[in-house]
Amino acid sequence: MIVIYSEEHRLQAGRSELNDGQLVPCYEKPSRADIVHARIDVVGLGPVVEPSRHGLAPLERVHDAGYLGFLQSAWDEWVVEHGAEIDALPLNWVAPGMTRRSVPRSIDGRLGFYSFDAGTPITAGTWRAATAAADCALTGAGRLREGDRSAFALCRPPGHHAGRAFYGGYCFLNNAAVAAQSLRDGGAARVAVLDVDYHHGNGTQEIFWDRGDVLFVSLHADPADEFPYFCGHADERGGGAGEGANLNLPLPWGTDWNGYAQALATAAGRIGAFAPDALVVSLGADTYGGDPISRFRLLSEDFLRMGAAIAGMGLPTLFVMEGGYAVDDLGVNVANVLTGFLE
Ligand code: SP5
Ligand code: ZN
Repeated sequence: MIVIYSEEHRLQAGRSELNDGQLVPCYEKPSRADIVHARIDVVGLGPVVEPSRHGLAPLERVHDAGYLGFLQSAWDEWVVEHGAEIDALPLNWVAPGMTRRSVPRSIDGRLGFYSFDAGTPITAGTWRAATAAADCALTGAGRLREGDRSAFALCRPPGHHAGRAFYGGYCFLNNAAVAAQSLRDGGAARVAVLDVDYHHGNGTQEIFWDRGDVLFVSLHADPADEFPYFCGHADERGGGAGEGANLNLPLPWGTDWNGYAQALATAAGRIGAFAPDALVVSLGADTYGGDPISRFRLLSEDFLRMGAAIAGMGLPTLFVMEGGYAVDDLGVNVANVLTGFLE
């Protein structure tokens, strides 16, 4: 399985995120991609290739142009305002009943305008790292278009929480959505996105909400209890032409492989009925029992089973790296999904 990886992920290295009332070291850190990259080598997956540059056009297919412009210049504007030693974090958001009439002029105002949490620092290298990650996903989509059965885009920073015009949840550009759209633009009539990250892929859901040509299916911790809290409920089924093309399978804290496998079978049934030409998997390994910010209980060997279940869907499949914060075991868990898929 071809693996697409860029060293530019290192350019996103935030210092801290707001968690439990304190600024704590970022969970989403460069060593995550390093350990996955190292394990890919050990198990002999590959070849590992650099992404090719795709530019802004494929990003503009799923993201708002004003949002992309903001992301591109936010760091420079922040530095003018506050100095370069501090990562940019938002501090103010709009609440229901407050209006959102125009994009604020102030950089602090715009950080809040375009975000939904205080866990996602913008740094000097955020734009370059995020575009390199999107290029990894696009390069992988290109391989599927050329006939590969599978590919793994080792993206960092992750993407599934990023919407058309918002960032958050450690995500800036929605790598999986960019790839799914590029598959559509390359001739796939229907594309399914299966999101197995522990957290609901609210950005992907938002991007494809009213689309009947892209099915979004997500298994995740119940948003009643878990981040991102405000979306991911079972009754969110898509709107307009996309009604019925969004399937959320929220699961309780403590879910182990038994409960997970049942939901995955439900997901597989829905994806099969949709009969897509390609599958994009938002692959987070934060469902692991050892994950420091999550509360599912999958074991390392369960990720082999997950890969096999995804292979059983019988579709050209692009895996796109999302979350997973038990760094020591992340390489094994992610590689297990990929080797389980190939076996
Ligand atoms: C890509 C991805 O996996 N993003 C996840 C972002 C989760 N950020 C919030 C983590 C909050 C963890 N602590 C919650 C403690 C509640 N007291
Ligand atoms: Zn996650």
